[in-house]
Amino acid sequence: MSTRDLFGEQVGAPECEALADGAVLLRGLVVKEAPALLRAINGVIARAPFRNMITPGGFTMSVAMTNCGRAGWLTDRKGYRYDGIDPETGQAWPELPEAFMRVARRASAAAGYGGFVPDACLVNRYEPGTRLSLHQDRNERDFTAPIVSVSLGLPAVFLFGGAERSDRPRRYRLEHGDVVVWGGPARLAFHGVAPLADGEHPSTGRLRFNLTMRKAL
Ligand SMILES: O=C(O)CCC(=O)C(=O)O
Repeated sequence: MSTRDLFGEQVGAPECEALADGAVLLRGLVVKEAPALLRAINGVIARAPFRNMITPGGFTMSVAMTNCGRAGWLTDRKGYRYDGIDPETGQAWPELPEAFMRVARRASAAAGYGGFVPDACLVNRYEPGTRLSLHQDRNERDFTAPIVSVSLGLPAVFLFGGAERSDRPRRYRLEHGDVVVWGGPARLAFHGVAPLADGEHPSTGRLRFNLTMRKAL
């Protein structure tokens, strides 16, 4: 069991909380790596800036997104999909930073999914009031690989449900440095993020960032 010191740093072994069969929350696992992860996000957005994508139904998503890796997750009027090219720049997405890969390896192994090598990372940026409605991550080709999801900055309420949209989701507070990993029987669980509460975080100000590392191709 771990605790956090006065500065939010994790003390002791990471605390591991089961969310469902196949899904765990690793509290504070990457607090120490957070500065390197935030620097790496800056490197990604210098080449693939955040944008608010359009859903197939024509709604603009409140969460700003970008990608890195061999493929990036996209939505537009044509649908949801992965593409190797960023439509905003016409270039390949930036490479997955080594700092992201290290965290993906460590978190997936801690969650019991050894050997996970992501090839894509969706980077989400939340401002106060933005939310991500309940959805499944199902545009990846291979559902045997888990999803590794890293929280940075302002805290959020993560909603984690079951395989059916109608399954009532449980609510979990995610803080800076927390990692959620879901795979196996939980791989297609519906999940989302409640509207972000306003606040100020020493590392990110009024923002929350989330990295979801996936095996897309
Ligand atoms: O921001 C989060 O914690 C979750 C992000 C998410 O659900 C997704 O990118 O599919």
